Amino acid sequence: PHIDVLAAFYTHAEINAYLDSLPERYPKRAQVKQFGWSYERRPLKVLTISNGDGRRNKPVILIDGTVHAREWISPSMALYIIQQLLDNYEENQGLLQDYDWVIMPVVNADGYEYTHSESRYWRKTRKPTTDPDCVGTDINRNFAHEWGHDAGSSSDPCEDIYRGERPFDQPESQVLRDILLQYSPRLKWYLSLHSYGNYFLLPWGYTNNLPENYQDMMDVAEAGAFAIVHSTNGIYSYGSTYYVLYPTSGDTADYALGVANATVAMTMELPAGGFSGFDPWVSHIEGLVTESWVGVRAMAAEVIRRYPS
Ligand code: 0X9
Ligand code: ZN
Repeated sequence: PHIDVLAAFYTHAEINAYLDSLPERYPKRAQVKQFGWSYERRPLKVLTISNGDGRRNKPVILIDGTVHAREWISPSMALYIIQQLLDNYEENQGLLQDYDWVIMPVVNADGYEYTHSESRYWRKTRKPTTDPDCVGTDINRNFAHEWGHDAGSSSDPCEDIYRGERPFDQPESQVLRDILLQYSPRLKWYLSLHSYGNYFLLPWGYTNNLPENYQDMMDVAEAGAFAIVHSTNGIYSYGSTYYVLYPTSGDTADYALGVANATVAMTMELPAGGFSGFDPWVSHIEGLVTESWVGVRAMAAEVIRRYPS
């Protein structure tokens, strides 16, 4: 089934059904792979998009969304990117000439479902913890790179930044880890879509030291921020998470850079909307995703230019 990204927010089941329909419509260019299951046994799926020329092992841009359940603009943005690359191919083929794209719209499937059915502002997974009164772990504190620092994560299962008992004790984290490691040799840009706040956040989250390629990552972020300010006057801040926002430990971007060898690793905090920032109205979707696409497209072009295959 085709879905109109601008007309509604979709459930995990609807998004999966849509992903599953794409290889039939684009047999040469779209492929769906299931990497595993969530704790509640929802299938976790990834879409790979190419230009269909049959060339293998091109460098990869890897994008995920919905690590945090309540950040609903992030799956919408992932779907919008998919539609730009597939349905609007004429205009965007330069982004697929020498690069493949790998997109996982929903990492935290159980939490996302829970925000539809029970509790709109849920953030974490839905796996029980050591505390019978508190459910869920923050996937973005559960990764095995400098996991467990108290500045940037919590050992308390009742906190929203609970890191889990061990790195990768969440099946959803394992799945994203496996995807990152599978594409690791080709991984030029890892982009994790979150909301909200208008930030391009770079590693490291766990330390105030800067990674060795920090300036290169800043140049990519700057390309995105400039493109957005020129198109809509939208203002993005960019820099190390630790300085620009707050310390984080065990998050996906640090793992992508530190372990999976991404050339550029980044968290994009999409713009706010709605009452809380996490719940934009449906009527906001179009403005939010079209502005954000200007930034993603500019950063992708910059990555492709700097790191040709
Ligand atoms: O705290 C988080 O996990 C992210 N912010 S959110 O409001 N979406 O929860 C920021 C993580 C940034 N970390 C790195 N880029 N390393
Ligand atoms: Zn988030």
